[in-house]
Amino acid sequence: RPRVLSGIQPTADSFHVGNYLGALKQWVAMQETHDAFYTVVDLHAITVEIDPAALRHRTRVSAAQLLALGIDPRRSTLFVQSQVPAHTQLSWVLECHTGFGEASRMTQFKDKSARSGADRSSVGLFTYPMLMAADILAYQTQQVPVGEDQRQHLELTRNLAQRFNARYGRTFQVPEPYILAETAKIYDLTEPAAKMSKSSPGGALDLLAPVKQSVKQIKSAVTDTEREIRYDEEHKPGVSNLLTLLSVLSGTSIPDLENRYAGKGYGDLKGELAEVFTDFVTPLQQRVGELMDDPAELDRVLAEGAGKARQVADATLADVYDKVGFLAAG
Ligand code: AQP
Repeated sequence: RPRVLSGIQPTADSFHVGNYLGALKQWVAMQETHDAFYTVVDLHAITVEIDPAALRHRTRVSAAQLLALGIDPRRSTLFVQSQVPAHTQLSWVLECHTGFGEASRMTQFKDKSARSGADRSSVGLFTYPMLMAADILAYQTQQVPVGEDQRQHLELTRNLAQRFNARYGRTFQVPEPYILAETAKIYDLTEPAAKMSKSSPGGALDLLAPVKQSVKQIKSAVTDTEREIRYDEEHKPGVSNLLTLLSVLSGTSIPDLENRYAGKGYGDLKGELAEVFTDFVTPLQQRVGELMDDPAELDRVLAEGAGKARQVADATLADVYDKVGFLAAG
């Protein structure tokens, strides 16, 4: 079975529907066909300031959401990144093979550091893509299901794998991004030109938010001054985004939805989306609540996953250390 790895940051109290449709839905589906490794990337989360108690809670609630969404720890390896030291060890070696200019071109760093001021950004935010490359390459990963925003980091990962292989002999599998066109970028409900993001909570539809609040957000989502319900990303980004959400959450194609809503208003579309979203999150929230009631069991599942992950990642690290000329520890 082909190997798949993907990660998600525990940087919020809830994932949003963009995380789900862009990545997590594919994570669940790929368990059937792939040897899957899924990780809550807490090392990435400290690249920006985060309170320790919040990080601990968010790591657990992230894992609980993944389990509630259908990640099955008997079939997939689910673990927390900081519990597998090979990620940081490999990332140092990769950093030493990355050009400073090459790393400086990463648009996520440019965007995020522009928000807080470049001088106040951590060095970790700058080296984030090389840690992400280590996450992926440590597992000889073939496919990485992510949203469009991660495409550039995936390209860097591929370049690093190819560069390392060319210099030292075949060491890494060169991974492919797995990005589904229709859900690669879910947009903010209040600002349909921007990507839905954990850091813009007003327009992000959170999976664990009180249902009443989400219904309100959907009903006040920004649309346009026309009346027609039609998919047109360029001229009708808000309506197109709502159509995408309803299409994927209800399993109905966009042309079918356009037909069904011919002659109807935006209120009808929002009403149905609110219903479908409510039906999706209600059992999910209940399951997350149950899992969070037993944090010791959650920690046990994660520790078991980390044990399995270490076996694979340590083997890659040992090969890399040997290839670059480090002495074996014995
Ligand atoms: N709007 C989105 N549409 C589609 N996919 C998305 N992803 C994130 N936002 C969208 C995908 O979700 C996965 C996990 O992302 P992450 O943990 O790296 O979170 P992020 O990108 O930091 O999420 P945010 O919400 O965008 O947070 P901030 O505000 O910190 O930038 C990834 O596969 C990502 O592609």
